[in-house]
Amino acid sequence: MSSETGFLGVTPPISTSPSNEREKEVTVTLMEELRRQNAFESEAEARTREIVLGRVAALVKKFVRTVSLSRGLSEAAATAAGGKIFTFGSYRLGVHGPGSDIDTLCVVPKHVSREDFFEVFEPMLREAEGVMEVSGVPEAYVPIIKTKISGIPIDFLMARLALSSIPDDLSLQDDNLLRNLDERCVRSLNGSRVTDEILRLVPNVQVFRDSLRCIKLWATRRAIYSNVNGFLGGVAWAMLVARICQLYPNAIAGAIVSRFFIIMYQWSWPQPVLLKQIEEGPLQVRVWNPKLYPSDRSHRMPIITPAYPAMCSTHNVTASTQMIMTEEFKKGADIVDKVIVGSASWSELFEKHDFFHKYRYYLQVIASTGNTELQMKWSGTVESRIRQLVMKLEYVDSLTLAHPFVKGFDQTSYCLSEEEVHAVAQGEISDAILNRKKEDIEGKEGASIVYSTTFYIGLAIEPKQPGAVGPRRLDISYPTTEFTKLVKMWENFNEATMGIVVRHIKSSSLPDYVFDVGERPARLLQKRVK
Ligand code: 3AT
Ligand code: MN
Ligand code: MN
Repeated sequence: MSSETGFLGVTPPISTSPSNEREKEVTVTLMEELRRQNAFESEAEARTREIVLGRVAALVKKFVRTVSLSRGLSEAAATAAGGKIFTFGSYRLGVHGPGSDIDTLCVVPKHVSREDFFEVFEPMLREAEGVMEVSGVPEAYVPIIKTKISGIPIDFLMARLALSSIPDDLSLQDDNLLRNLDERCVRSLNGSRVTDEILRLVPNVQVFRDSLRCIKLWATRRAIYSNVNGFLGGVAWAMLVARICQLYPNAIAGAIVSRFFIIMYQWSWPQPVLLKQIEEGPLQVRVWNPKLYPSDRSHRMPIITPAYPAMCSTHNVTASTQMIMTEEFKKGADIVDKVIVGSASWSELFEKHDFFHKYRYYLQVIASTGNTELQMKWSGTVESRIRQLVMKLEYVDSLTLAHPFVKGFDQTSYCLSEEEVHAVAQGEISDAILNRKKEDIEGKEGASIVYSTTFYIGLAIEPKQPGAVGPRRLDISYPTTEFTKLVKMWENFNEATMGIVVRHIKSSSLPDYVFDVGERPARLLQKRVK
């Protein structure tokens, strides 16, 4: 709590009243529903996580000691060099589910380098008890080692501080720690500093956790949980919920969730969501500032991280994704109103999205290659550019909305000829190809495997003007051509080995794999059978 103001946040609370009896009742039923929806891990898994974290903390100390000794430090100095882990992400926030990873930052003293992290720590990990699948990506924007220990996935980042030792009670709160650091270290520290700051800025951590768990499940089910596609990622959802907690410091989870929907629905964007005032700091880096920077002015739903340097976590939001989220806030508010008066149950809030039922026309964006590893990179590149296509589509006159779906669909096709390879890349996968297995092409001449990932964009078309003559025309050739050009500008693009196709289809031509069993509308089933 700020000692000057007596409240947390950039404005006084809206209400400091405690929750009423009804809000307590619905909080109980909300927690029951979250358990029913399998949002919590088992006690056994929770214990495994703690054991794994203990082992990881010891391993990081051993790593620092080993490197210290190799640099000529004495036994005593090498032990005193320390080394500490900080968790961040959903585990640190206390909202992780079964199977979530543990995002872990290793903080090391100045004589331990990033090379040591990949050349000494990574091999130590491979040797450690219970460790499976170690893969380091030293060249990433935020360098990372991904691993699995005793079944728990762990992401390791590292930051080297300008200190000769890292004591066990080190805190990362002080902005001056960022002075004279490598940019990759500043970026690696950021996740942990933001998470810790969010936890410091909420009035009641348990209420925040319970409420955020609900909002995360809701956003996942409604297919609006995804930063790359222009919706919000985990950190942004956490900050929104934290802001509502600040506005109602004595409310419990059921009440927070109900205020969340109504306040977010009515929010006057682009007024930013802030958990505290933006501060300047010791580095020569940009702090989010729409008055100064036009690119910051273009953020439609700015949600600003509370740790220096303040950044906008919602850079990818477009006019379409903003409209979609606003509509979902409204629907959420209506359902929660009903829950409070007792005419609906919480399960309605967590109902699956209807993306593949909602539109008459869809765009398919198909990325393909002949190699699994290349396919991961290529489809990732295409996915990260889809918002550019969405923004271009938003300029098309008769389109009111271009709705990107939050995930791509991967397929492996076993082809017997060049014609089949070409057809698959175009999204034309015949039943013969669909049903073919690996064995069916083995040893056959001209056979090859095609890996494809298909992304979907739903198109909402303006209703025809009354009295207009002739068919309504929808010309999307310009945005799609521009988009294809754009993705082909990727530095590793190769025309001979990578495919990119954009095409539009009617809803009746959606493939079965986008639907759950029994979900495809009967009317469409009939058409297919014919
Ligand atoms: P899960 O419960 O793990 O699904 P989470 O919120 O922990 O939810 P992640 O583990 O994917 O989600 O991410 C945790 C944080 O790590 C969020 C973000 O600050 C950072 N992060 C995630 N992906 C990347 C990335 N590709 N590069 C850099 N930082 C990332
Ligand atoms: Mn995580
Ligand atoms: Mn992670």
